[in-house]
Amino acid sequence: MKRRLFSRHPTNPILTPDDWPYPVNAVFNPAVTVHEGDTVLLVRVEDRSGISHLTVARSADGYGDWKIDPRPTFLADGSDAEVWGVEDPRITVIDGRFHITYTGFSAAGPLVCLAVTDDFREFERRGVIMPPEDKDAALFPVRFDGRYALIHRPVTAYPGMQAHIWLSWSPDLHHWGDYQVLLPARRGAWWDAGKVGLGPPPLPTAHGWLLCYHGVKQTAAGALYRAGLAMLDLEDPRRVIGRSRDWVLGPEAPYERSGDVPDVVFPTGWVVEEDGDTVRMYYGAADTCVAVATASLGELVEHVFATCVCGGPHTDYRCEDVAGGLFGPSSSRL
Ligand code: BMA
Repeated sequence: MKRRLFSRHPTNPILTPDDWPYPVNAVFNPAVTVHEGDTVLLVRVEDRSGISHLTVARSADGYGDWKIDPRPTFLADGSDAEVWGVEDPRITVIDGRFHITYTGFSAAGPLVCLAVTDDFREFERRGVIMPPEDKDAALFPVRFDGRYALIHRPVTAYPGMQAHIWLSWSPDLHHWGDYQVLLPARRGAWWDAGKVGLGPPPLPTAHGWLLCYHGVKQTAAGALYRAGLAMLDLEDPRRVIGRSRDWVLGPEAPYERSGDVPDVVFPTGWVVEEDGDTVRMYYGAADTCVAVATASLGELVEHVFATCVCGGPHTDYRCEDVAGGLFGPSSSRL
């Protein structure tokens, strides 16, 4: 059998509810960054009321010996936007500051909030940046012509409308506009038909912005959450220049196949090691625990172009269709 692109770490799952210093139900979907030489995970923790908060876990090597904050690090603020907790953060470093986009669970549904920190102790809340329903948001680490760019995943109640990945722009991280579909869900039997959402924040490479995203396939047994890759033009991230045909990580290990929500891998953060090639990707497994898998960045980039099905014989999806317009591609083709 061909070697997999991602290798699961032998000590997976690296964090479980049993590791927590206080009683919790589940620990999953962590944001990740590097702070003072440590790998820092901002982990979504679901307590035993069902409400989630975020807690920091630090490790020198990113695999073990985790130092977990003894109490919740970032709790819902009691506002209407976070009435049922905070979930699924992503971290992007902009101008040396950690920008955390996370889901606020409001009474009107999930929405996107922003908070900024320098030390993971004090957090500056910047409030709601995308109204409900919206989630799976992450910022780019750079500005394009002076503007910030955000990838996110709104959902509308319009009949038959799928949940696509969108791109939006802001001069100040507060006012947003120029919305467009960036990466549409595919259709029919595809692994990423129906619903897609960004995983970790976009990763700059010499060949473009590498994206890892989750795709959801509905089956008679429930939803299957898997992860695939896409590539955006480095200068103009509105242009999708590659998209993997197949998923690159799917639920296989026992801790991915069973848990609170079976058959879920949900990547939310990645770090490139000092060799410039080894990628450590962190993900929630079965909405219960945290796992990590490594890959070669060079191989991921090669894969996304080599398996891109744009214009190929077995697809109804073409990268070129995606650029521009409020709704991007013509929906009849997707
Ligand atoms: C998504 C999000 C994630 C969760 C996933 C699988 O919609 O809510 O938090 O991990 O479903 O249940």
